[in-house]
Amino acid sequence: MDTTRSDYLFRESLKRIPGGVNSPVRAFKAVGRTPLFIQSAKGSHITDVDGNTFIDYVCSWGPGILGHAHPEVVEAVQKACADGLTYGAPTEREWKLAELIHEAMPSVEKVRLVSSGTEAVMSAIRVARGYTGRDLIVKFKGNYHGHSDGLLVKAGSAALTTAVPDSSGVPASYTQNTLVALYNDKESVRELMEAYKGQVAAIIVEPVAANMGVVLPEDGFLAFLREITDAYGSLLIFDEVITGFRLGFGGAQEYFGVTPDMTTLGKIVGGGMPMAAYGGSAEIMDKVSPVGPVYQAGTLSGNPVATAAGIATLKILKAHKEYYEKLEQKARRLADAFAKSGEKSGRPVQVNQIGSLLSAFFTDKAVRDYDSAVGADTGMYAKYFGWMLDHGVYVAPSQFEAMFVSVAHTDEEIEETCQVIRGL
Ligand code: HOZ
Repeated sequence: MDTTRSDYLFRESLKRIPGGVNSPVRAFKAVGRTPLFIQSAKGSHITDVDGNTFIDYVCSWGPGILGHAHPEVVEAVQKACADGLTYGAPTEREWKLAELIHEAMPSVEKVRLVSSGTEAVMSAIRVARGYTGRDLIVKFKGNYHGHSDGLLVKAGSAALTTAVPDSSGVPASYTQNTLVALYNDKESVRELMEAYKGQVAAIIVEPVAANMGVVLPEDGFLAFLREITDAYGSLLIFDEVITGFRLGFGGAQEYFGVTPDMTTLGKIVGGGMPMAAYGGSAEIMDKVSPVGPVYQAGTLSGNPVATAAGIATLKILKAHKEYYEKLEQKARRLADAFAKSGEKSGRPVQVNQIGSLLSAFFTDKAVRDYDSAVGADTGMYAKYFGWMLDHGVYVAPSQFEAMFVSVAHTDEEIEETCQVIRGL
């Protein structure tokens, strides 16, 4: 018998939707609970169909940096909707958004708008191959770049918590051009670059890994990737789907002072609408059709409603760069609360935090790569998740995702959350 409306909706959805959800991590499988079905969200809060309201640190997995339903963003979307939902033809907003992206990330001289992070990365890889005339790609174990065939190799996110870590349905021949190095391990990169000299089109990296939980790049790691790609004539691609406009207006490339050749964006760039982007120097991007020979297209690419949401969001962030310092302070308070709860309970906990991204890992070992991330106690994570939820705080239902802090989280809500964490 269902006790809640969420239980009922989940049971019914299971009959029509695989796993009852449209993206695996939402099924709460990793934490052994029934997913909450959401009715609405506003600011820092999310409300389920049973009327329970939670302080939300999932923030739609990243887009919600301003909080839910920010009035200026909603107004921009409503106005855009009234003018038509899609034209399949260029609009002024696409150009305006491209200018804003370039302003934030000068390395993105030219940009293509697409509809999802997966599409952005898949397209960027194609351009990197077209530009260099090489086939191989180096990615990092535990980095997640969406679900395109060639990149579902040692991937993060839900690929870490489902029964099949690397998806079935991907022919071995589709991943034979993907080489896997170890995050924060320069030697593993050096070995691959030397062994496959002249064949690597690009190294793609999450500058801050956020799909095996949050794992920070060690000092000099990103600069090293810049140097080695230059030395071997390969491109460096920063997958900034999560870090873009989050670590700062200029993303991870600004934060760490390392300039990639290409950048992929998603989440915040769409202001909560399905939009993503990839870009780089004009020379590289001019390989894209119709200027160059690399084909990529999309009916909803640069959608007029999505660009309205993206522009409104980026304009607010651009006008309020002070938000980033405040976000960092809030996240640091949460990180301290985890450390305190560890001290008090004697339970080992490691907290990785940067800007408004953080993850708590229940382990006594520093988490610096895939192996240390998967070594954490996921059973304890499930208990922590349940504790938080039962005390009105909604965090990622998986160890291998990030906790996102938004501008909308007030100091009081952060304190309330800290108290829940300290009580763990
Ligand atoms: N790949 C996303 C998290 N890293 C999942 C998004 C979702 O389920 O909405």
